[in-house]
Formats: sequence, structure tokens, C-alpha cells
Amino acid sequence: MKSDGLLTHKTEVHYRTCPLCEATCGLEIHTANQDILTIRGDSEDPFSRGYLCPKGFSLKEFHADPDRIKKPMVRRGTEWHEVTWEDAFAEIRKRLLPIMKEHGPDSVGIYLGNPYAHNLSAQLYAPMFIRAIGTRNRFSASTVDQIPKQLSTELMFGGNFNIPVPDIDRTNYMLVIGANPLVSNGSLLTAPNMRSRIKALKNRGGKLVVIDPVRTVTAKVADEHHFIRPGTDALFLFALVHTLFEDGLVNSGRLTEHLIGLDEVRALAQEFSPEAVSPLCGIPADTIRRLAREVASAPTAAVYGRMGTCTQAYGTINSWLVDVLNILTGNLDRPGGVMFPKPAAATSSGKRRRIRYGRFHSRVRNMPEVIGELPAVCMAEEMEVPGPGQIKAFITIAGNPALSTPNGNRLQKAFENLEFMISIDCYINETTRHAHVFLPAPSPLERSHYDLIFYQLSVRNMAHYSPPVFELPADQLDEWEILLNLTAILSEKELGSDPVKALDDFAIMQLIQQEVKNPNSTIAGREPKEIMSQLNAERGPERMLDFLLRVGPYGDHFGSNPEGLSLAVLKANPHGVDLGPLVPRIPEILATPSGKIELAPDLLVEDEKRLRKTLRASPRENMVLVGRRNLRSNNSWFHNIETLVNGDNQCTLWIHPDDAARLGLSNGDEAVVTSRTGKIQVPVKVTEDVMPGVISLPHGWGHHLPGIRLETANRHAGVNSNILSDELAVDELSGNAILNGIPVVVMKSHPETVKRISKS
Ligand SMILES: Nc1nc2c(c(=O)[nH]1)N[C@H]1C(S)=C(S)[C@@H](COP(=O)(O)OP(=O)(O)OC[C@H]3O[C@@H](n4cnc5c(=O)[nH]c(N)nc54)[C@H](O)[C@@H]3O)O[C@H]1N2
Ligand SMILES: Nc1nc2c(c(=O)[nH]1)N[C@H]1C(S)=C(S)[C@@H](COP(=O)(O)OP(=O)(O)OC[C@H]3O[C@@H](n4cnc5c(=O)[nH]c(N)nc54)[C@H](O)[C@@H]3O)O[C@H]1N2
Ligand code: SF4
Ligand SMILES: [Mo]
Repeated sequence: MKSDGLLTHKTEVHYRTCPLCEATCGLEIHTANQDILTIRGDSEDPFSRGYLCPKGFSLKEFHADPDRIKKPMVRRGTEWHEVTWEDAFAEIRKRLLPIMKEHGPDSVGIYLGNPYAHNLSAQLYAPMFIRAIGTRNRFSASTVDQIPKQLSTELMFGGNFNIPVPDIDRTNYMLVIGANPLVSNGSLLTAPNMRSRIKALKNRGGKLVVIDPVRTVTAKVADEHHFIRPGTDALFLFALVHTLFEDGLVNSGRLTEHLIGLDEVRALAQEFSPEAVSPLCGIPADTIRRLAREVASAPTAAVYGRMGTCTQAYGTINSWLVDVLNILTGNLDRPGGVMFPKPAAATSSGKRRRIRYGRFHSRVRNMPEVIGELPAVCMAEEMEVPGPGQIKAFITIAGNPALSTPNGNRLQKAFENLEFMISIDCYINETTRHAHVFLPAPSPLERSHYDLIFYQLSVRNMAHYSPPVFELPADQLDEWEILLNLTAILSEKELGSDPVKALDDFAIMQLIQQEVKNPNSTIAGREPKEIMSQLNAERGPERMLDFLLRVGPYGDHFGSNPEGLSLAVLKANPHGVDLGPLVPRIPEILATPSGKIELAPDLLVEDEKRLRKTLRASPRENMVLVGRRNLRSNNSWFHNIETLVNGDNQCTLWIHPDDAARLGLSNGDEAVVTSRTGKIQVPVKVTEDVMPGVISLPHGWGHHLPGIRLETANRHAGVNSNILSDELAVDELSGNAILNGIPVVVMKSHPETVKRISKS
């Protein structure tokens, strides 16, 4: 869609889903011409019912941000030059192709950042581009986030997105481990307005228990909160499993016939008695026993673990044990327990397949691939170490790994030495300042939206399509057009005069052909051309989405279910369509090679030996660092919005009064925190909300670096916590980064240290 520059002089109301986090809130946006008058919560959105957090409102400021880059740019030395799209693509052709020709496809690395998961265009069109490169050096935010959960569910249920979500609206008991949904608004748990959902849980007599080394906002509204020593959740979880077996509380109910591996789990849990783990995790043994009994005896219960459980040394074991607990207590796949959503936009699946793990390994550290990607902690070494397969060119799409991934300093140096770098982004930030070609992504309000990923994780089945609020400016390409132009550069096929059109037609035709070949499909055996002719006349993501909705479980199945969903139906329902509460999906959803729920997958049984060793370790003495989120912040971006960053400094180090007293630190003092990888200096906040021995610092800050174009963020720079996180410390099974429980030394800063740090 292109604007012809004519203004229509009318006020309009647009309804759309907020693309900033997993909560998928409905927005009501009032505009006049090209201006946003107000943004408020859409009270008619059947899912969010008017709820909005401060970030949702701030899309107005983001859209208008003068620092947002709107023209393609090429960097020569430290100078950026605005260029035409043609010239930007020509530069890429000139510089990328020779690198690939000389060094092969693995010489190009790519990082997909978090907003990729919130971007329909990018999700539908980046895979084709990545296939065209053909590189194994694919990285994303998943390996600094939830890949352990994706791996555990791939192993247990045969799908990395077969992730059961807590049925928060119907449960009687919720055990939340290492998550702070009142601040994060939920993760791997799409449920707008968490506060009202938790309130409803409590109003119907339900109980909320939180396990976290920090007394978080969520912990404060819970019925019970227990501090846990960071990194010890696997011990705690195993002790819960142990208690279920010991007390004869295992009752997997309807699932029993679909399970294998129960005896192995029983044997594995044997050693992890509450008494054995208690001194290590810091939770009394009788509390562990009581919690296990409560989960088992509640009419329904949901055990839920998130960032705190994934981003640590036993992230995959934790993710697995959370679901083991749900299974052993009969809570998997039943209302009020944890359930598998049934998203509307989906191709058919159900085929059993090989587990996607370790099919190739990273070159330098020999880390296994997980679901097609390598760990983000390997990026720097793959750029640094010479030899065949060394990354010489790098592409970032919607990511700021300089601030988001471990040992940010090392990665930045590696960026400096690349031969060529391309970034598709909104800002020149700590990462994209290293790019040679910068391709601007449109504002979220200039593109359409549909949450392909988050409806797979949603506590109700929903479908909401958002058309763009504003027409794309005449000189802006949509993200899918950018990606198809890049694909065309790499394509060996003759694409004619309109390569974007040719590739788009090819992509949809391929999708249709695959689908009609699948015997499980709602359009199995149909003629691809006939399907194609029925599709929505628009091109790009709209046509793809129309296809996915129509073949999906609620779709019109191209005629055989005429009342079903299509893009046209969603367009006619601007507030979204409620497809109802979650429904049981086992065995239909199981796609493991055995066709069963694998309760004791080999890889996890093997990994348990690593954990077992820690049982004999003495409790750790050193201070450890954990992360935290703030309602007014969004990972490493959204710090350029004045209304979100003014007020109290968000980037402070929380420390317990006992530790502060020992170290001579008071509120507002500067502390120096050192880890194996680096040193930072940060003001402290003394608070009993953090466990003794633990300090908490948010990530995504450190906007003081030269060459960035973030005027407001620069004035509220903060420090980069990922200078301290260690790229060599990982969950060995999944390769996920350890971002919580990082060993550190904390000191009060002295004038000399201040000088040294400010110089570095
Ligand atoms: N220490 C520590 N580190 C962490 C975490 C932690 O808890 N502690 N959390 C981790 C987690 S969970 C995640 S997900 C990662 C996130 O880290 P990243 O994957 O780096 O993602 P963001 O920090 O959100 O950066 C998003 C970038 O995308 C750009 N952008 C925004 N919208 C669009 C768009 O529509 N298109 C394009 N092309 N670009 C866009 C923004 O300008 C910004 O540069 O950080 C991880 N890092
Ligand atoms: N406002 C806001 N919302 C966001 C984001 C944001 O940056 N800001 N980011 C989004 C993204 S990308 C994600 S992935 C989600 C994350 O969503 P959540 O996982 O809900 O959010 P976190 O704040 O990372 O919560 C992790 C919790 O784990 C605790 N923790 C740390 N170490 C341990 C440990 O060893 N054991 C246990 N049990 N707990 C531990 C931390 O103290 C913290 O409270 O949030 C999303 N929503
Ligand atoms: S909670 Fe998430 S989806 Fe809802 S308004 Fe805030 S950022 Fe947007
Ligand atoms: Mo994330």
C-alpha cells in the first residue's frame, strides 16, 4: 500500500493488536490524517477488554520519534549516507555476493531479534531469505530466552511449539517459577491483563505461589512467595517430583495410556529428596513437600516456569520437569491445568518426525543445533576464529545483540572486524551502528499485523487481524518487500521484471503444494491452482495469512466449511474473533517418533547426570546476578521514548540490606560489579525485595556508546548488564545462555575505579 501524498482530512478510528509484547492487547487508535490523536485500550476486544500497559500508549511517541530511521543508509567509515533502495540493494549485491562466492554460505551469519516474533511480514518472508543464503550460522533471541522450553517440548510432545500454557482463567492453583507476569505481561503465556486474571483466580478461591529470588510485583500479590537460590530450580523441581512418588500422589489420569517413561522418571527422582536439595536451593524441605502435595491435591493446578527457569545452567531440565509435574498430577491437557492452544492460522501437522536436535554443530565450540539454529553465545567466536565457515558477513533483523546477548563487549569487537554487515531495524543503536547497509523497517503502525506465534501460546483461542493504521509512505518498503528484494539478490532463478512479485507467487504456490500433499490437511489432494485462484486478491502477508486461516482448523477449507474463517471474516471483525476456551488436544497433537508423550527422553535422562553432580556440591558463597524487567521498558529498545524513561532511573542494582551493609553500600551509591567477562558501575537500590547473596539488574541498557542515534536513550543511558553475562556459560544441552545466577563480585566504587571504568 502506498500513499499518493493526498490527505483525506478526516478523523478515523482503527482497531489493532499491540505488537510490542506477547499479551496481544487490542488498541483503539484515533487518527487525523497522518497524526495519532490518542491510543487507548479497545474495550470491545474480546480478549484484552480495554486493558493496555504504558508501552501500548507509547506507540504514538514511537511512531513520531524523530530518531527513527526512515531512509536506507550506507555507512562509509563513520559517515552515514542516505541512499535510494535501489542503491542500498546494489551495495548489498556488490559486497555480499563476493563474500558468499569466495567463502560459501556459512560465511554469512544472521540474528533474528525479539520483534521478529511480533512481525507478520518478517515471519512469513524471512525464512525464504535465510534458505536462499543457505547458512548454518543462524542465531536468534530464542537462545537467550526460551529454546530450553522449545527443546523439552520437542522431545516430550514432538513439537517445539507444542508448549502447554497454564489455563489461568480456570485453574485453582498456580505455581509460578521464575516469571514475573505482572510486569512482563506474560511470556509463553498470552493473556492480556494479567492482573485481572490473577485477581479472578484469587476471587474464585484459587491460590498463587511464586518461586523467585526476588520478591517481584507478582510475588507481592501471591498467596505465598519463596526465595530460591538462583540456578537451583532443577533440584527444587526434582524434589517435588520425588515427593509425588514417595507419597503415592502420582495420578496421570486420562494421559496414562499416552505416556512412556514413568518408571525412569521415578528412578531419576529418587536421589532428589527435599532434604537433599533444601540446603542448596534455600527452600525448607517441609515447604517443598507441602507444595508438592498442594499441587497434587488441588482440583486443578498449573505449574509454570519462564525466563528464570530457562536462562540458567539446567534450563532444559527445568522446562521438562515443569511439564513432568503437570503430567504426574493429571493436569496436562485438562481445563484448569496446562493446555495446548489451537491456533487459527496453521498448516496441517500431526506427522511424526525426527527430533530436530544436533543435526549439525557449531564450528568453534561444537554446540548442537536446536530446531535449526545455533546458540547466540557462539556468534562472536564464529566471527573471530579464522578458517572455513568463519562468519565474514552478518545480518541482523529486529535485534540488538550488542546489548541483549552475553559478553556484549566481545561481540561488539567482533562486529567491528566483519567484512560486511546489514541491519534491518528502526534505529541506529549499539548493534546497527556497526552495519554497512541499514534498511529501515516501517513503523508498526504502517504494517499489518497478526500474531502467528502468540496465538500458539494463548490462554484462549483467538484470531485478530490488524490492517495498517497508516499507508506506507511512498519511499518506504514493507518488511516483506525488503526481504524479498534481498532474496532476489541471492536467487539463481530468472525472476523477470518484478522479482518481488515472482518470488511472492512462488512462495505461496510452494506452501499450497506442500499442504495439498499432506494427507492430514483439510485440503488434501486438491488442485493447487484452484486453491490459488480462491485466495484473497492482495499479495504479500495478506495472501499468505488468508491461506493459513482458511486451511487452519477453523478455516473455510476453501469451500468445504463455508462458515469458516478467512481473512475476509477477520476483516469484518475488527475487534478480533474469540474461538473459545482451550480444549484437550492429546493424542491429536503428539508428534514424537513413538507417538506417545515421552516422559523420560534420552537426552534429558543423560543430562540429569550433570545435575546430579551438583547435589554433592557445597552451597555457593559468591554473589550472583539475576535480571529484571520493568513495565515501562521493552528489552533493549523503547528507551528513546521520553514518557517511558523519565522519572526514576530504571537501571539500578538491587541489593539486600545485609549485603549492602557488609559492602558499605547505601541507596544511590555507585557499586562496581565484576564478572569473568567484564566490569560495570551502577547506582544501587537497597531493598529487602531481593534475596541475600543476590543482586538484580535489568538488561537492554547502556546507551552511551558513540555513533548511536538515540537522543533520549542516550540521556538515560544506564549500563549494559550483558557485559557481565558470560558467553562461555550455557545450558549445555540446549546451548541457551545463562542470564540468571551469574557469579559476580560487588564492591563499593572508589573515585579511582570510576575514572578507570569511564575510560574503557
Ligand atoms: N541479561 C539479560 N539479557 C537478556 C534478557 C534478560 O532477561 N537478561 N532477555 C533476553 C530476551 S528474553 C530477549 S527476547 C532478548 C531480546 O533482545 P533482542 O533480540 O536484541 O531484541 P530487542 O532488544 O527487543 O531489540 C529489538 C530491535 O529490533 C528493532 N525493531 C523493533 N521493531 C522492529 C520491526 O518491526 N522490524 C525490524 N526489522 N526491527 C524492529 C528495534 O529497533 C531494536 O533494535 O534479550 C535477551 N537478553
Ligand atoms: N515490560 C516488559 N515486558 C516484557 C519484556 C520487557 O523487557 N519489559 N520482555 C518480554 C520478553 S522478550 C520476555 S522473554 C518476557 C519474560 O517474561 P518473564 O519471564 O515473566 O519475565 P522476567 O522478568 O524475565 O522474569 C524472570 C523472573 O525470574 C527470576 N529469576 C531469576 N533467576 C531465577 C532462578 O534461578 N530461579 C527462579 N525461580 N527465578 C529466577 C527473576 O527474578 C524474575 O523475576 O517478558 C516480555 N515482556
Ligand atoms: S501489555 Fe504488551 S501487548 Fe498489551 S499494551 Fe502493553 S506492550 Fe502492548
Ligand atoms: Mo524474550
